[in-house]
Amino acid sequence: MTRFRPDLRYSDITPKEVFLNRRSFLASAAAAGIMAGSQVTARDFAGGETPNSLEEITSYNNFYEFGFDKGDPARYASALTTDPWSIQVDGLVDKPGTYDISDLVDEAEIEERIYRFRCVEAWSMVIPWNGIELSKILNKFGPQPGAKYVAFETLVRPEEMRGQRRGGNIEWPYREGLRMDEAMHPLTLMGTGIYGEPMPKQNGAPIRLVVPWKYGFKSIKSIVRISFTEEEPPTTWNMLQPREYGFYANVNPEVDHPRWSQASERRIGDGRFNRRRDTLMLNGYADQVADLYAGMDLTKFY
Ligand SMILES: Nc1nc2c(c(=O)[nH]1)N[C@H]1C(S)=C(S)[C@@H](COP(=O)(O)O)O[C@H]1N2
Ligand SMILES: [Mo]
Repeated sequence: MTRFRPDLRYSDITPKEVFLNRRSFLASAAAAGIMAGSQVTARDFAGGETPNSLEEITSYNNFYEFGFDKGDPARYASALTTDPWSIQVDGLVDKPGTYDISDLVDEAEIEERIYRFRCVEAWSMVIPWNGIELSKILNKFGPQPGAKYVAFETLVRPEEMRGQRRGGNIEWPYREGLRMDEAMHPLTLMGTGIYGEPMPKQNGAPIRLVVPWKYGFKSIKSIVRISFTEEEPPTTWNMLQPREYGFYANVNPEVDHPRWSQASERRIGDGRFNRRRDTLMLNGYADQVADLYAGMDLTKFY
């Protein structure tokens, strides 16, 4: 079902400097014994497109807890304490409780996957994530049959998150959610890193969602709570402006945002050529995920 090129190495797809940096990182990581069991191979789910550089991925971000400017997360996220980190699990599960992140992230299960990433604002990147299939983590909690949705929350810590100290109309915590079958889909990742390094703080350390066929706002960062629910949970952007941001938020070039077209996108790093590329249905993952929406009219806004 899922198509990928197995055993593609970063050296095959990564600009040389980045690969060399990564190699020296791996050497020091191996020396420190922190990468035991993880693979050095990446699986490409981005059609062979060149990944953005670590510099691009970590300097142009949306993480409103640290401010609204694209540079604010890189400037201010260093204030976030990510160790210790625990996640509250509640709702319709057999094993609710508070889990330390080390109970949820088994280093041996971490994979490297290159995905396209498309923000609703019509910019995009290609990102080599490290992570664990979300289903593997959710299954540890024993979801009950009545659980139809999973809701996620980011932490609220205004002392460290300067965007939470300012006004603005977001009601913290940042919230997101998925239908259970979307959450359990093998493409849905709990991201733990980028380019083999632990998740940078501006990208949602220590753990964040990655749902490659949905607009970026669904991929909630710095998760501290996971709830299993029967009803569709409230989600941040949908609460703010339901006519502009749906709960499903599937990437769809045929459904424009009320204020701009979604037919094309600007790839970060392409700026100097000032060109746009066509946005792909379901961000290029239609073969894998269109079945999830069999009963839904994809020309409609959801
Ligand atoms: N907690 C939290 N998660 C968030 C956001 C946010 O503001 N707060 N922004 C979202 C949006 S709009 C996008 S496009 C992506 C950006 O991820 P990146 O900065 O790693 O590229 O994170 C998403 N997750
Ligand atoms: Mo976004």
